[in-house]
Amino acid sequence: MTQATIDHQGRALDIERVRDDFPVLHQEVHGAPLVFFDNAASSQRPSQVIETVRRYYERDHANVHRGIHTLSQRATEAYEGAREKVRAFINARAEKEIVFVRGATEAINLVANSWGRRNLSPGDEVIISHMEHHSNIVPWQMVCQATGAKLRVIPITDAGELDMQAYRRLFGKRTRFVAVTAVSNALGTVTPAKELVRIAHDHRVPILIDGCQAVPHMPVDVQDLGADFLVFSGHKMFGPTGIGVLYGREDHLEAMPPWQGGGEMIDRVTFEETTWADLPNKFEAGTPNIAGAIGLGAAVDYVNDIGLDAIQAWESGLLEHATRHLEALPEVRILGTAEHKAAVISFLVGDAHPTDVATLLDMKGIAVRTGHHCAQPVMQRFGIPATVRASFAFYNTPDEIDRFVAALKKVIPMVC
Ligand code: C6P
Repeated sequence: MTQATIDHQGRALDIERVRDDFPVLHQEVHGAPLVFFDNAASSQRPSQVIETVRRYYERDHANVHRGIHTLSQRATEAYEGAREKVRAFINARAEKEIVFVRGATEAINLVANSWGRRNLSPGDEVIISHMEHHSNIVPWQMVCQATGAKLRVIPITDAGELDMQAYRRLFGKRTRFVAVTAVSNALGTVTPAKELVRIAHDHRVPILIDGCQAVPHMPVDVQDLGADFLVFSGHKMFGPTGIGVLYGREDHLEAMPPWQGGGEMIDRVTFEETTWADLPNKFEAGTPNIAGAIGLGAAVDYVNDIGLDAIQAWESGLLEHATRHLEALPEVRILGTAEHKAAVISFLVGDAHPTDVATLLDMKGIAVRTGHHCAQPVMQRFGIPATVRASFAFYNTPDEIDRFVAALKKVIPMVC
């Protein structure tokens, strides 16, 4: 892997051009050039996304689906155009299968509340895994409390992989739903999502895949994956905050009741009765995040332009480079050593508190996350309260990793 380009199936990632697209990367923090390795929490936006949102506000903003005037029509066209871009991006069959929400968290809450409250009864079971983000635990826990259903948890191995034998054994007569992540945000593990779906469907159980850490980094085709639901957030895929996507298979979404009531999600309202709008509006109550959706559409265009194959190849090069250098440091212990990993490295430095390590790295311009990463059960599994986490995007470089490792070598004697 060279600093300038990478070739993958004939496509090249021109790293200098890519970095020029991200204004935020070109700054100093505490007198050092910024190295942004907190992409799993939220990634950065290219000028193309920023400009699209700015142009929308400068020229086209009005409410959508409500006005016959020109600006409302322009806004509606751009908003629905973004839905089509997202549909094509994940290869959903129809635009009505794409529901715009605030983010992955809201998407999971929507499914848990709408599908869960309608379909779960006392004694029913919902399977999740030990490596889920709180967003894919707590909504299920809440709906289980409300309905009398129970959570069953797929254990994980010391390497941070799902125990697939245990997963198979968890299915029983009362299993009603499965919700599992495609990539662990805390460990970087890429789970065998297609296999998880196949096994769930063998038992005639619907499955939701949390694609938050997958969709921005690797090709995801919902028809090939076969999942009933897929969720992801715009802000992790170089789009705005406050926008995310729930993909749901049409037959499921048709059968599900609305979650929130209000404008736009209705067909006819009287004081006696209300009937619902068609999909996807049934699930989009109130004025949506119009600029967010349009910005997400621009992010989809941007990612398509670079190519997810090239992005994945570049990021796996970064992961391999960083892992090799961190493994060479005796004080560093990496958590999450799965065979298939996304570009996320969680680690500890001796007995040092992760916050101390991250604070000292920040003083050298390097942004990493510390804490439990909203995945406390993962921390409990490994008997630790927190880790330092470096997570990469396609605009990061091997040179930045070298600077990170050099900085860490200076930090180690200060904390160990
Ligand atoms: N993980 C992280 O630093 P929202 O907040 O709704 O955009 O995404 C929630 C979410 C759901 N699933 C996974 C796998 C995630 O990683 C996240 C967000 C961030 O790891 C913020 S806690």
